[in-house]
Amino acid sequence: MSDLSDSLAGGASSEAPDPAAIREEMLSIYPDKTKKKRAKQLLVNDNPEKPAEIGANTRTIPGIMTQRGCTYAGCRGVVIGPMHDVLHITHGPVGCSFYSWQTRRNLARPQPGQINYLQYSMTTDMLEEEIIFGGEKKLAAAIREAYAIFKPKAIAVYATCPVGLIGDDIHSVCRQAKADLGINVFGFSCEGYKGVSQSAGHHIANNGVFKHMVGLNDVPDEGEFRINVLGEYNIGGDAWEIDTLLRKCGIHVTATLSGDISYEQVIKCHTADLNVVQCHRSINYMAEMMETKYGIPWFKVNFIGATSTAKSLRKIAQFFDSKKLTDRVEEVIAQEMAAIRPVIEEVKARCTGKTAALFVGGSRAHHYQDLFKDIGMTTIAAGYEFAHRDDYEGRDVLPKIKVDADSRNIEELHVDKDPARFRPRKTPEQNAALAAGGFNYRDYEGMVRDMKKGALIIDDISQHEMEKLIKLYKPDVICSGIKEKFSIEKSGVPCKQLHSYDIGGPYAAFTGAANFYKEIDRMVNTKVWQLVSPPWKRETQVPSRFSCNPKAARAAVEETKTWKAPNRQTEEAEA
Ligand code: CFM
Repeated sequence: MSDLSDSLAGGASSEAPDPAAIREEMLSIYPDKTKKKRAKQLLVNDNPEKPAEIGANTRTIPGIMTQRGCTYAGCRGVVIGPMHDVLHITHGPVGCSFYSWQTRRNLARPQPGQINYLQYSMTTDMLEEEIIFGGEKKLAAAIREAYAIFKPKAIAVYATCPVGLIGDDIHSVCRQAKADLGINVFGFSCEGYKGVSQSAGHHIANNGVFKHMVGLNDVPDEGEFRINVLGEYNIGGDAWEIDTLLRKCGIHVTATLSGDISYEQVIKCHTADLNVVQCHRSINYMAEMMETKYGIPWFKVNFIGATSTAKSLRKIAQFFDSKKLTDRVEEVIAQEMAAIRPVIEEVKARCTGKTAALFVGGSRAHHYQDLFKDIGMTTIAAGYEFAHRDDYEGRDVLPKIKVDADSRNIEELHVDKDPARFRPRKTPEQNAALAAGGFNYRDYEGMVRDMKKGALIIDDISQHEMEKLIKLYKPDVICSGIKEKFSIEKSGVPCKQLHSYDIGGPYAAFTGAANFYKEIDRMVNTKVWQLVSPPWKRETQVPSRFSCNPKAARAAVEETKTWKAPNRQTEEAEA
């Protein structure tokens, strides 16, 4: 597939949709103020090499149906939640804890003797009384009770919205409990409203893990080539695939932050010699802080897709500069590629020319494009829910990102070199030699550079824009989340959930990639979707043009008065 137009029109470029016109149509429904804001978040990729500035990490306009989650979700659910023997207590009404209970498929397989607390949902269950008179006593009692039953090594406490509103001081309760119980107890002020999305929760979580856990045990693991994999959460078993692959190459993983990880692994992760970063969005803060304090360098990898996995392994080998490791890595890549090549060829024959659109989180909308590329599919539109400009445009824009009131709300830790434990992993000469060989640290070029000219880039996509996208582009598959899945499928397009993977996975490393290719092949080549008639193809519809524009809203209300329910039987008979 040489360019986007070919792929969109199945070779007949004259029929290719015009992305600029589609963008205009998506925006046309909005009132002026909303349109102005959405226009900055909805771009056509006119020049992939020089990405345009995108309006990312800003507040969602009230009334727009968005995919986003809250700060509590990003902290408790995403970054720290997968630590399976840390006991997690949600301080808040029962719903926050209940609805974050095992909804993310961050799997864990604890060692014998370790308890998997991820199976439990622990909460202080704040009621009206605590909202009025304060919940600190109830929190202190909950920590004592949890300790008495489970005797964990560490307890983490998470604040929900009402805790911030009434001003409970969870940190002093935690400090007191730590002194009384003699275990590590710490809190996170990750109230849901703290930021514009779950991204704020990632930052708060990184700060807390760095302050309260990293660096508590200086005894390194045995094994050569010790690394941490940062930003890998073991959804559907991905971290296990990556770990197995790295082990085959002779690379030792001290800690995967945070996928199937124990407290003991977190507290000694500063003893590793390299951090490789899978999800830049959720954990770049940790990578930076560990480099400043302990001297551990980091770079970005991607273990999603066969080609990118091979590239990532080679970069790790290049960093360690050992012939033994390089030879072993090449041997493993050759074996894995030999095994996966027939799968790629078979699937590619059926998938080449098909199109995908991805709207997920803060990194997968980019990473999974590599899997589609491997099997000849083109990504015609993509966007993140909550990523920042650097995830779209590359880290070189970092100095230009304006810090607004919402970002200022999140603490930036001041980190210094640890006088005793800072240890540069490479000499200046070694770094110079690496640089001469084209090696980059701290690099992330972002999603836009990897996308075709003419693709649509949509930040924090709305339900309305998604519907337009389906109607005008009819992609062969959309990767998204549970909130959009069924409305997408009702429009006749298969939806692969890329947060939880539905019931599928793993998709990481070579073996995982093969799973993904086969699943996408099944999804885009089944005939079942042709039987679905999307809402806009039916004659009568529920009017859905409610708007902030009073005139349009009045017209829509008038329309409801004359609306009649569609007669499905007649429609089906006619079809
Ligand atoms: Fe990173 Fe994630 Fe993602 Fe993320 Fe997430 Fe997730 Fe995600 Mo759902 S940490 S940014 S906050 S890769 S839970 S494992 S799938 S939105 S794209």
